[in-house]
Amino acid sequence: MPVTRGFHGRRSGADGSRVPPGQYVTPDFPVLSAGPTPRTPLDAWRFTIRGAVEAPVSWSWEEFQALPRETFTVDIHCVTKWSKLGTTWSGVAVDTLLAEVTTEAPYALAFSDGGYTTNVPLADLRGRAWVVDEYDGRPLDPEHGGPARLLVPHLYFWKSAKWVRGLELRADDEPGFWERFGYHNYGDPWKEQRYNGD
Ligand SMILES: Nc1nc2c(c(=O)[nH]1)N[C@H]1C(S)=C(S)[C@@H](COP(=O)(O)O)O[C@H]1N2
Ligand SMILES: [Mo]
Repeated sequence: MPVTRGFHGRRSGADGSRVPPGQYVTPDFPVLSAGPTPRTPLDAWRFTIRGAVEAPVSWSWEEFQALPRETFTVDIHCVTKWSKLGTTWSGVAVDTLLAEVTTEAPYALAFSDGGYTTNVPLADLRGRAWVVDEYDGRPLDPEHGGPARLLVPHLYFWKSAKWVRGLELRADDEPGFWERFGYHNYGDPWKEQRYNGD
């Protein structure tokens, strides 16, 4: 695939590479799930922002579909060392959702159907994270997190919670599923923050 440097405004390493240290590029799209794929009917789906907010807010699937959408192309990096370049997604910017709450919380814990959680500083969700429901112009496959997943492409892909149902905003930083298992609390692929202590 031809690469137009800078076109996507992505980060790159000191040598100008698009591939973070220790990663290899794959054309595949592996499926990595810690449990079974949940199947929540769309009429039972809601996305909720709760916790340290003046008032919680939530959207039904229909309401979520009516929000302003963005389509964007990013590289993704899994801690198991595969990277996939130039992936195209559509969905709603987390900024669009956060605009509906008043908060001073510094942390977010994303939560999903099936019980998966992952923690991200709220600052990392502003301007560079989305709740996506389309991959490559099609509805997101259930295996890849459909109907909707979080996408935080500047952090390792475990931060991109599949089957995401909301954000709990918090005063304290609560480690999520993999973070409690010894993965790095922040997970910057460019600093190889794979495990706790990296
Ligand atoms: N709900 C949920 N989200 C998840 C996971 C999971 O097991 N459950 N795995 C994470 C990990 S480790 C990775 S690498 C990516 C994998 O996404 P993919 O299966 O679409 O490649 O999802 C992340 N989000
Ligand atoms: Mo992963």
